[in-house]
Amino acid sequence: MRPPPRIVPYPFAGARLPCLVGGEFVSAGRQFDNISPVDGRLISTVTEADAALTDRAVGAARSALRGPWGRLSTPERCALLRKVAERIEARFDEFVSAEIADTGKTLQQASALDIPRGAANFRAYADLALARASECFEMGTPDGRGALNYSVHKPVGVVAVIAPWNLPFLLLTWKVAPALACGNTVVAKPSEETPSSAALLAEVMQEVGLPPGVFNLLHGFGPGSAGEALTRHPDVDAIAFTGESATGAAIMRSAADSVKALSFELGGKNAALVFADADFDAALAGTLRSVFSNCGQVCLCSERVYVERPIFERFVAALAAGARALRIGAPYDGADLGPLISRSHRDKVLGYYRLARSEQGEILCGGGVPRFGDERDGGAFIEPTIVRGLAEDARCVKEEIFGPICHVAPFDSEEQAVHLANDTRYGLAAALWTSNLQRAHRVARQMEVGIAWVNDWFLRDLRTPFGGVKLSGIGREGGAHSLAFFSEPMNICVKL
Ligand code: NAD
Ligand code: 6OH
Repeated sequence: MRPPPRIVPYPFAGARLPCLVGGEFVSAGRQFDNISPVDGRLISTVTEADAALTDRAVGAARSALRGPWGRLSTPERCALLRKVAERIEARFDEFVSAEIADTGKTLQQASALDIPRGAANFRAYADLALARASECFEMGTPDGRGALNYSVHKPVGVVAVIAPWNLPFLLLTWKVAPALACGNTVVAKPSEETPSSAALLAEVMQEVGLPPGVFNLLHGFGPGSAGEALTRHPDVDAIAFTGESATGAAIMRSAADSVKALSFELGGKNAALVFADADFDAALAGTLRSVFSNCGQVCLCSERVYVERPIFERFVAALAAGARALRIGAPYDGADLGPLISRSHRDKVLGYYRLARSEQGEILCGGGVPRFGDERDGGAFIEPTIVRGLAEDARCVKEEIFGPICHVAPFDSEEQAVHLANDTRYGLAAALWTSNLQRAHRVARQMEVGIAWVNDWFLRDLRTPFGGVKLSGIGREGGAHSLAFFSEPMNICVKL
């Protein structure tokens, strides 16, 4: 067990965060503000990469493929990745502080989930890359001497990694680690809302002696900024992106001209199905977690909770009581829920709270903004909210909201539950709560999603496939799936 984190000051207080290009920190040019969602204060400024700096980063990444990095063996590369994990752990408290400063998430979550997972991602992919086997097929030939086919895995080349703001470090490293393990070079762009943990990662990459240009970091926005410049760049070979489905569509258009390989983890409108035979308390605690974790800002969060009729009223009453009991507060307050990422995201979520009312929903709890009477009123806090009574085609039931809100509705049969859960354009995750193992398997198999949990939520084994169907993405990450995306397999046929 790790000791509780020491609370250290935000490492970039009053500073300007640089980009990292070709092994050099660059802080010339335009900058933008990094605002705390806890109190609305300016916490740092950030160097915005323009098209010229993006081009330099891609050029540096291309050259680095031909340098010492390209000549390292897999064990040598993996040893470097392990050092990255060790340095993240050595600077753990700074990473926690940086992640919290950008997002306002709770100390508990940042120190138990976000930052440990960053280090774990580097270790996991070092292990997986080392353990990867090649295919080999012996074949017959007319002369009877035969031939041997074997595959080698080459890097794809220059990889763009574009990450969102909700689990910034976890999701950035979830792509950077396998990309590097496979021998690629990386140009990473974190969300404009969350530059700080990525800036620390750039420092760590320098500390472990990664050759210049192997890991480049660009800060900036999407359209008209570093994100678009990177995804349009003709010399980027592949893009690994996590974010909104609409952004995925825009990136696909940008990437089309140079026919880049794409891995997309996109939005969700995930269902939880609670059967009457479920362990009531476990289902209740799990559903509270799956709806409200990270203030509802996890792509896997349940925004639609369907409960079997015999326990519906009791479950909904308990869920609303649980939501009312959640403490909202600043990261170090010991609260359960921090703020949303920004005021503008809060405006969007509040828009759905209003819409739920106008769509004839009944707000069972929450529905507004908490008042603290202190500097937190300058932040982006919002109340956890539960709605019932919406029609299944209401926008609040159909569209991803990405805040601490769910709609609850009853179901009367297994078939109806399956139909309701699948009646969406998204297909990321589902959570099933039942004590009947046959049913669990039968229903899970019918879920049109990439990930289903039975009697839990967000329980992760990094070797398993992770991703979504329909609007929720293209491809899978995790284990061998990430290694496959970040590698070009090549067959060598030797006539014997
Ligand atoms: P977003 O799509 O707004 O931004 C994600 C990243 O893309 C940011 O770095 C942003 O700067 C960049 N970007 C935006 N427009 C771009 C463009 N035109 N070209 C290139 N880059 C561009 O997403 P967000 O608001 O940061 O994150 C929330 C969304 O992410 C939600 O929809 C959520 O469901 C999704 N998400 C999905 C997963 C998953 O694994 N499926 C995980 C986390 C978040
Ligand atoms: C989305 O917000 C959460 C994604 C989680 C992962 O990609 C993971 O690997 O756990």
